[in-house]
Amino acid sequence: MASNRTFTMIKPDAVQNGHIGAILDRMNKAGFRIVSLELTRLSLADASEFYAVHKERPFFNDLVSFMTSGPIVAAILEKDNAVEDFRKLIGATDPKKAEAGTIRADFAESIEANAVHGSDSDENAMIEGSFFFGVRAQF
Ligand code: FUP
Repeated sequence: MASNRTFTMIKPDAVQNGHIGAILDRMNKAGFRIVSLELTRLSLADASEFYAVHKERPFFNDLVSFMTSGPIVAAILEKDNAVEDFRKLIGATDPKKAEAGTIRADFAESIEANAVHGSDSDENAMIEGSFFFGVRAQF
């Protein structure tokens, strides 16, 4: 996957609250093209692997349990400067600290149920996109 791509998930809170369409619309209006898209549900093993970097953190078990609590939407998005621009579009991890007009400010419930994921580097975008979509991530 090229460095003009990022990986996102619409998390279980936002799916449950009926925000899939509104959030995808925000992404499109901000100039991101959807390259791959799938509604799916993470297994415990998937969520533990995806968040393995946080496995020693006190919130890890709650995070894995939240991320497996319902369906998510996984997507690969394309735009110039995708990773950085997408992090700006979604806002800070804690919605209370997220700038007005960002996706997390408008849709997230809490630091855990924070509506969306966005890769934090080109390397992680490639790892995360491949984790979900495998070779299909090349399209
Ligand atoms: P982000 O890159 O903004 O998604 O944030 P992090 O990589 O720091 O955290 C990953 C996920 O862990 C967050 F989306 C939500 C969860 N988290 C908590 O539940 N509690 C915390 O104190 C920090 C993060």
